Amino acid sequence: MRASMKATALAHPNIALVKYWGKRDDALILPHQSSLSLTLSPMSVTTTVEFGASADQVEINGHAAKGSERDRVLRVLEAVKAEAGGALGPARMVSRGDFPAAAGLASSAAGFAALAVAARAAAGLPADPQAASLLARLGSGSACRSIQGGFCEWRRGERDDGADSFAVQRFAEGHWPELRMVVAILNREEKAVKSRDGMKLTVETSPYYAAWAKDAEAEIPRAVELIQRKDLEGLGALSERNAWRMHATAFAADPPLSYMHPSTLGLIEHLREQRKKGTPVWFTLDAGPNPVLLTDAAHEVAAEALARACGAVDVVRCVPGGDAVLKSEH
Ligand code: 2P0
Repeated sequence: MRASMKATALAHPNIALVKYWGKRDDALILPHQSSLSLTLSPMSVTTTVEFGASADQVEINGHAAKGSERDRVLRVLEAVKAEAGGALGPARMVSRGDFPAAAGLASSAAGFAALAVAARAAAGLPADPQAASLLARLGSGSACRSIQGGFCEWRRGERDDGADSFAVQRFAEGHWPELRMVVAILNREEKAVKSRDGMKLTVETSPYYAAWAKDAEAEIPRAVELIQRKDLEGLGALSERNAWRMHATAFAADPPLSYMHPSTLGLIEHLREQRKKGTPVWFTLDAGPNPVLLTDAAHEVAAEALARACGAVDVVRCVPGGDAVLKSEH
């Protein structure tokens, strides 16, 4: 048996500024286009993996995981075992997020990133961000962008086996410490169509899909340049148009897919008015009704007030987050 059969890791979620929407390979989770995100602190997921258990056990936030949730975790663990080569036996995984209760934030990206880092360490594999990103991607696409901090780009890659489809860090979290993301929770209901199903429907039925994929790919170098220059206005505008275009391709699916609520549009309109009055605040929107506001440290209080004035029941203020880290090897 190896010395390190158990390890614990912590990872943060991320929010995409150029979104991932649509797979070219559903099984390997290979995207049609590259995406670019910011890792978010202070929210995190902490995951412990121990090989050599009597049977596979998957516990998430105090409950035994079932169905596809469990299968996705076991898939990642199987991939680690295959890479490690040895007989590691069944695994016990325990994962817990510190996200505010019912905040409406997806924890899967942070969860699979923490799982990938912990599982590799527990299996005796060396720390390797690229290998961890490839592994996290097998659990959930967006998770490959949570292995490292700051701004990460998930390159779509060209290969059919996915070996070149992983995230790389473009700028560390210290590059732009004044940047702020304010999550506006307008609605806590679980969405009717999960991202995985929504993007599949969009790829298969939206006549706008090819245009979306081409445009998103072209936005990446522009976003990188704006981040390099710390151009908040430029990055805000890019984030908004990319979110609109992702949602536009989903609206055009058959049957149509809308993740927005009336309150989402209300907030977006209000943002425009506030910008005209001089508040530098922009939005991005994932596959759900809750916008994430992009602003700077000097305006995060104003951004929170704006979100609450538009009906936000909860607000989470975030700063650029760091790498997924090992907490302990036992
Ligand atoms: C993103 N989203 O780039 C986009 C924007 C949602 C909207 O990645 O099927 O949970 O596990 O690869 O990563 C959500 O989809 O999907 C997502 P799978 P995932 O953040």
